[in-house]
Amino acid sequence: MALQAASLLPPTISIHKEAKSNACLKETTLFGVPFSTHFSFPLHLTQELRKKGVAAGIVRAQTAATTPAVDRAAPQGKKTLRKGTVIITGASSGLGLATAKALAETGEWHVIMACRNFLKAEKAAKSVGITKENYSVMHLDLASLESVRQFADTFRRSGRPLDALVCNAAVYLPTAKEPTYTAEGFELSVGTNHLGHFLLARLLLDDLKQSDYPYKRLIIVGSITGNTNTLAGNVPPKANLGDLRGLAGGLNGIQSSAMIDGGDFDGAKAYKDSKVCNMLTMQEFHRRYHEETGITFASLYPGCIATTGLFREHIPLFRLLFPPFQKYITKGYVSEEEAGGRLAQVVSDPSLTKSGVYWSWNKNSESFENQLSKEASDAEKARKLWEVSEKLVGLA
Ligand code: NDP
Ligand code: PMR
Repeated sequence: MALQAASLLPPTISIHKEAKSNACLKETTLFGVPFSTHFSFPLHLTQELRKKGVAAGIVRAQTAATTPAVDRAAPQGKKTLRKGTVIITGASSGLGLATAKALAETGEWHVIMACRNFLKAEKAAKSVGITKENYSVMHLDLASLESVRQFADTFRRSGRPLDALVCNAAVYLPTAKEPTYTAEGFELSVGTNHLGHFLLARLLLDDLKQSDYPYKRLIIVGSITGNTNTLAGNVPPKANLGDLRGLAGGLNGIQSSAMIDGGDFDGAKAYKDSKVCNMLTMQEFHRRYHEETGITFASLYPGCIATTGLFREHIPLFRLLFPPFQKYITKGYVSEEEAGGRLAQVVSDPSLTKSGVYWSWNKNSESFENQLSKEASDAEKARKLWEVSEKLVGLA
């Protein structure tokens, strides 16, 4: 794994011809009819997000969305009299913390920081200057389904409405030789990043439905590395869910493999597989619930935030070289602050109501609907993933 980082492009990499030129547009396969629309955006939010480098209000669709993304837009410009409430998982560091800060400082959002380490989250909120009235910390350990259920109960008892849920937390275990497991015995990366979030989102769907906020959203953070229609997604090991036989077998390394596709354990692949699950889940939510509920379901690739805690398990040489590699070679690097502004935009920009979309940003930090890989947009696989996942988390 470390060698992949330090070495040159592995010979097995095949690059889509559309993805060769600009590093920031690596995921962009320019299909479909581009359109660009200018939306009005509340001035104060625009100013806040502009400070973070997000060109708010300009939304450019450069690719055809892979799912027919029905636009049941919430009424534009409808004024809300109350603060929105957003739950962000993994808000104690990196992207989640930066997003919490961006939303909290608009004064329009109360952020529930859903974190496994209460004290760390409190300290993190203070360290970035989030003021008391704009956040609360609630305990959530996504590696325990019991904890996910408790979190949903605690949240409900708080009496707050739910206007947006951001499934952001993740672990990445690229150097692990052997799999480790969640409380219920699922391989840790897929168990945390996918199954924990799947249960959380299913349990909180009713709360989102009941929200009277002018727009309500469920956002699941995806990534370029799960998309094999990109250069980054072709760096081995590549994501591949296969026929889901490992997942169907319980992902426990005993009766079944710890990998979704039933293969040998590979921590980096398990993370990328989990990101494919995140992107498939968002689309399956869209197909099942958008029409009925008006909830906007979305995913995104926020850019390469090479400095976050995600790489904490990687070898020191990787952590040293990865940020300059992304800054100067691929030019895919974004700061935590800029990435946080992007995710905050997906949560709060009144114009981003289109559901079923995987957002990305171009060089000028304008958002556009990106195209997912064949596997990450496979509707049949998404359906199967949904059904297997609901059995594993005890919903079916
Ligand atoms: P960080 O490691 O900084 O943040 C991950 C967060 O997840 C932390 O707050 C961590 O908590 C939390 N977390 C981990 N395990 C659990 C758990 N069991 N229960 C609850 N929370 C947990 O990484 P990033 O900010 O980079 O990652 C955020 C998201 O962005 C992820 O979904 C990742 O896949 C995605 N992403 C990141 C990219 C990047 O370049 N960094 C690129 C594309 C997508 P704690 O603080 O306690 O460890
Ligand atoms: Mg990648 C445009 C090229 C590009 C981009 C945007 C990323 C993003 N990466 C790119 C290219 C390359 N990477 C190339 C050419 C190589 C071979 C040298 C390479 C290697 C590499 C490694 C070893 N890259 C990595 C790793 C990781 O361990 C990271 C990973 O896959 O985590 C799952 C990673 C990443 N590269 C990215 C992004 C965003 C990551 C972090 C992954 C994520 O959060 O999904």
